[in-house]
Amino acid sequence: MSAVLANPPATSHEQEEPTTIDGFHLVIDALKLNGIDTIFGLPGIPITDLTRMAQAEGIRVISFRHEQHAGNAAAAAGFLTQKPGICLTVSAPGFLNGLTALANATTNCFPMILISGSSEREIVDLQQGDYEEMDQLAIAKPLCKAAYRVLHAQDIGVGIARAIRAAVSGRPGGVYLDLPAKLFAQTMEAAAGKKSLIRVVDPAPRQIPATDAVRRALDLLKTAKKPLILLGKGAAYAQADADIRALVERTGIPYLPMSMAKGLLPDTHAQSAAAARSYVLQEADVVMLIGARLNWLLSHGKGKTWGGPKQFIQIDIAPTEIDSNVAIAAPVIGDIGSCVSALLTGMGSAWAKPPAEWTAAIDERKDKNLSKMAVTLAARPSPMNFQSALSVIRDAVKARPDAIVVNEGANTLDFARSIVDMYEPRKRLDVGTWGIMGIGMGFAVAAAVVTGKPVIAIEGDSAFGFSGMEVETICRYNLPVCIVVFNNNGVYRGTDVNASGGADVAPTVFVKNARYDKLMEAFGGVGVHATTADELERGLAEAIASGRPTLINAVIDETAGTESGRITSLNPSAAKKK
Ligand code: ADP
Ligand code: TPW
Repeated sequence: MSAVLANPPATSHEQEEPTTIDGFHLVIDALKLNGIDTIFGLPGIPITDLTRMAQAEGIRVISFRHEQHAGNAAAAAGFLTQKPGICLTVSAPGFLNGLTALANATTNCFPMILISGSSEREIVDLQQGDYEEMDQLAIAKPLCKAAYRVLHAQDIGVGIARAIRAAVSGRPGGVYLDLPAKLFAQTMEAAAGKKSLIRVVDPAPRQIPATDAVRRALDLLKTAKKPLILLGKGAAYAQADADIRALVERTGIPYLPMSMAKGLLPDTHAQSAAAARSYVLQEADVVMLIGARLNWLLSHGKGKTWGGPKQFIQIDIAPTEIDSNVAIAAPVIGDIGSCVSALLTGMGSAWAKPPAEWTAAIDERKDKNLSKMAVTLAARPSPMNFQSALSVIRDAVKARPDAIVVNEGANTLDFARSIVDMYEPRKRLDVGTWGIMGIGMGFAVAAAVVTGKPVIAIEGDSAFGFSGMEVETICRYNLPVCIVVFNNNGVYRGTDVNASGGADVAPTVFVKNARYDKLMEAFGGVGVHATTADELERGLAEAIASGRPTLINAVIDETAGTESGRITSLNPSAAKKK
């Protein structure tokens, strides 16, 4: 039974159904009716009671220390589950804190709904200075996929249904839902209230590709001498894991995973061309993109990275993505599950594998690069460098392939992406399309809450600082999260100097030899100070075995990092030198 406003019973003996229901409970019931079982948020006026009542009604409420991290958690939950992650905030400042995560979710095509309480319309619209006054709907609109406001209790069901549909249908993204304070206290007749709620039927309808589009793609693929498949995080999101693997294996085409598509097929798969990435991008003649955009992460599909001329097949749910950077010869528009299944059917049983010269040339380069990497990974320098510390984590993930890896930083990100192999789909969460710092603890909390699996957060020391206070949240909910801070005393590295010779340290430098492990200890978690690969290995093994919140302060050579990791060339001063 849904909780409703307590009206005095009509008779003293009989327990009657309450006759009215308020806005708080309509919101909660509408979410529950649609299978939403978790809210990530931060309480305050006007939504404090909503968090309490939601918890009382059986929704798990994960309360954060800053809304941006609650928002990031909602986004990651959306990516992992295909259900919109819910972030709940107070008005103006709380809303703004959550907005970064909403915009980031939209950019990454992750479904989430930011629900913010807001001030009264009458006062906001006349700009009369309400408590935390802000025209939130107008501000959210350009930063998300859709934005709605509900003014009347009887429209709550429609508002939540529209928000859910907008978040998960077509290209997924972030939705803003504005709920003014007055709405929560509104009441309506209970039976009518219940009837006004909507259980969304088929929220993300399949989108079947046209048969001629599938045929065109297969015809082009057949002509390829050097075909390549590129898997993006859209392919990971789609949860069409078995068919994607079948497509790769039945075609025999080498593939490259984008960072969050790692593990869709195990990184150790014979057809993975990741260790020969530059070579295959340069040489391929036909490239099939599955849920990956030709944005900056793929050098916009042109220029030196891509070498000679090539033709593209692109599988995507968003028709306007096609031709965004270069001409696409064979677009296939639909949901990835339906598209990949149609391709498999269309291929028939007699599909010729790619020419052996192509796959042999890739294997040769792979072997060379992997042997070189094995030597680097085996080294045990003191202090640790990025590679020696990451080789420990690589082994830990190999032993626990169900663990989720969260990863941010510059060098810490770039090295981890290539060193730490993933074995299962949707086990890697990272800085995504924007290369944003600050996703770390929000993503880690969501991964632990949604999956119950161990989480290893591989964090640059600067990156960790953006969300570091959420270690309290991790301890409060006793989540199986092990954070490894790659502590090299600064942003990128710790050795920059102030060019003026003044007393301030350089803008990229932090307090030397900081003990991030103590931060975890402050809240009752386990802190480990690791100066060697052995200490790191022991700390990580214990954290994964115990499931206790752990922070390992991994001391990394402060000279080891490169400015901006592998994207140094994007710095304006580098462009000037070109
Ligand atoms: P990556 O960063 O891994 O290269 P992107 O985020 O650039 O990946 O691209 C993801 C693409 O996947 C987007 O263009 C999005 O429209 C698409 N997409 C997301 N979900 C689906 C789906 N279920 N079916 C088809 N395309 C999808
Ligand atoms: C929201 C700019 C990119 S990478 C980075 C910053 C500040 C931190 C790099 O140092 P870290 O890693 O984490 O110590 P490492 O391994 O190189 O030592 N603000 C936002 N997003 C981004 N991307 C930045 C700033 C940036």
